[in-house]
Amino acid sequence: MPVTFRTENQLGVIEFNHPDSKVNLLTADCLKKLDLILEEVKEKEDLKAILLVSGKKDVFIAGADIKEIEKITQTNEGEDKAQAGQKVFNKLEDLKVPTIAVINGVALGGGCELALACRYRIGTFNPKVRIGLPEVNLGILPGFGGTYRLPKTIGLSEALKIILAGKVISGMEAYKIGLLDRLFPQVGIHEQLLKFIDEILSSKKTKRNQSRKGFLNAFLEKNPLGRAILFDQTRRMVLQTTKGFYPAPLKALEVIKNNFGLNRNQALKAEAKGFSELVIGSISKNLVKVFYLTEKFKKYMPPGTENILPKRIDQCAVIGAGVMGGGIAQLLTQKGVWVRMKDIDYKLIGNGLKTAEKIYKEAVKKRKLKPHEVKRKMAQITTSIDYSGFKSVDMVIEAVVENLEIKNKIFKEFSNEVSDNVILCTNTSSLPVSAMAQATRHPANVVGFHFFNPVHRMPLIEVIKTPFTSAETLATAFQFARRLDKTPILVNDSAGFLINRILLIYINEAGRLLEEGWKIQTIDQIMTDFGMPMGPLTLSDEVGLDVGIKVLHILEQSFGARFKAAQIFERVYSNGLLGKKMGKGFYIHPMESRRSKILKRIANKEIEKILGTRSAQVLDHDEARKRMLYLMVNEAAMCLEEKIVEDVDTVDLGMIMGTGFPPFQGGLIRYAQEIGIDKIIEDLNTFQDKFKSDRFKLCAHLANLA
Ligand code: 3H9
Repeated sequence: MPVTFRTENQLGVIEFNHPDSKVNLLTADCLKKLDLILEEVKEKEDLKAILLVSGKKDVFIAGADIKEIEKITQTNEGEDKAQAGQKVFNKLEDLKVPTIAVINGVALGGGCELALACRYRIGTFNPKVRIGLPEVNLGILPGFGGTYRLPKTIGLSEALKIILAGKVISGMEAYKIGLLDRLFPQVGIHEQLLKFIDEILSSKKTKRNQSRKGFLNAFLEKNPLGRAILFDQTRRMVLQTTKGFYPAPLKALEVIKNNFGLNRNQALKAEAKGFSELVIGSISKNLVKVFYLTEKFKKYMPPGTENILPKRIDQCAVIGAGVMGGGIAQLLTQKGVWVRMKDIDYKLIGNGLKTAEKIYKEAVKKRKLKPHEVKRKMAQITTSIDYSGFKSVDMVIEAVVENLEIKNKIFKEFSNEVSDNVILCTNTSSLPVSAMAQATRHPANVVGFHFFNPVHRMPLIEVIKTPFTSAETLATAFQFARRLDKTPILVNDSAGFLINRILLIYINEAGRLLEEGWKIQTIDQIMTDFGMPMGPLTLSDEVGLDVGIKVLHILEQSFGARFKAAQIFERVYSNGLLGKKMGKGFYIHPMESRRSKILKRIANKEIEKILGTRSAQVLDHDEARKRMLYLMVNEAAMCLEEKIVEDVDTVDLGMIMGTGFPPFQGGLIRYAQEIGIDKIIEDLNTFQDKFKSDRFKLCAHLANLA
């Protein structure tokens, strides 16, 4: 039974304990059972209080069942779904006897909404307590009364912050904003609860002081002008963050705004309607798919490694103190790993340390860390210009310049300096890992461990397997990536691996469009309008044209002419316009904007000069977008055909996490499937005829993706 009722000395206990599941869910069945229990409870007059508890470790309730939500295709089904839950929660709210939700783990979505319908909410000091309404991340809004009850409980402005951002907060944060009435230690909680119930019953302490909502909240709630300002500012902020691609936060805002001051029935009706409109949309369906993808890759282990015990990594050597090396050292120390940073001179090492420190300072500015913690973390990085200290490390991560000769030499050198069972990683973004493996004494210990720039922000790591990589090495790489809070994907050793190979064919096409007469900003805007976080030419500036050109050459060597760098890239590169790091590339990056977060995008006029006169063409935005996107789809199909990755899920998740491919599109292949693979094939054939170029040549495997 997902939910049961019992009495213990005049206390009613409603316990959620979903059979055969790690989490409790408010499935349709569970809600029906809860409804019956509440009917029974209504009749019991001798109960002092009712506790709502979970029988699961670290989980109160993880919300409504996403599998049920996913199946909704009609608005009336959506409204019914929401109203079914709302009805039960109203019954809970209307009980005369005090109700107390005891939250000793995650209380998300419907789980949080259930707690809000209780008169009191008690959290514990269990660090696993996380409370919030993450519905907008699934493209929907809270449908079990969350948009109505949360603002009433914690005030409008705090509630908007949580609902519109899909924010999940800790127990302590929830207590601070009044979402929890008390926080108790886990040990002895029963006695604490009994004491609390006595206090309630003797009316000594009932609700927490509402002044905790703060003066501003109280002012806004009572003042129509203040509210209008708050709603207006919030709307603008939402539009800025979502760029208009995600309808759920806007719809939630609209519901909360229109519901202000309405009675419960009216407000819940509007909420159910808002929920139903969102839940049937393709954006919600795509975001649910992304949820499943994330869940899958949270646990995925490469075949053959499932029963292998990974090695423990406490100390790591990082070779190369460039931007990547510095970023990696920062991430490692942040996660408690000691780092030995090596480069060829102390000036370079100084730069690596500065990179790490800069990232830490940002965290201090955002109040995520205290200055003394940064000092402690930075002290976990020791430095060296030789291989001293390498004997005691558990893992080496090489992050030197992208040059195979140099990398092979370094691998050969350090493999003689480390113990036999050390994991040897390269952060190469495109070079053959197998070659580096063969340069060492222990090829089985070698694996690619490809971070994305900026290391502290990008959630993906490509774990590159060579024919020599042992199952233990692979298992350790996967587990270690997760310890760094990254999502690892398995990629077989091949030039550019998965992400850079797909990305470079796209960026290169942007170069060709530029040569054909398109403007820099227009090309970029076509792709940001599609939902990419930045356009291909802005991305090229971010990565650095020197890096891009190098990878294109490597890809051309391996895969032939379709990766031949667009002439404009070669010429811009030879003019030294490398991008952001030089202050100039396709755009001008003045020192000011290089430091600030907001990029002032002024196109670099020198590019026009380099391009010279271009023939004026009739420019078709639709065609330009398709060329850039469909080449990526075709390349992804080749990666699948060549078994570079196992399945389309790896492509979709990899593209979202590694390139920021818009999650609301569901991933590259899902997007292609939604457009229709047949249509894409037709367009690629048309482009091949029109441009007389083999770069549009179809991959035979593409048709299989339909
Ligand atoms: C909602 O509530 C809407 C309402 O407002 C009203 C609508 C009308 N549904 O991740 P784990 C599965 S929307 C279905 O490994 P963890 C999960 O897929 C919901 N399944 O554990 C996995 O399955 P499997 C709002 C769910 O400790 C298994 O449970 N809630 C759901 O690493 C174990 O999970 C959310 O968005 C669900 N709601 O993390 C919360 N939740 O074993 C989504 C979990 O087959 N969930 N499963 O792979 C999470 O964030 C994490 O799962 C959680 C646990 C933090 C709870």
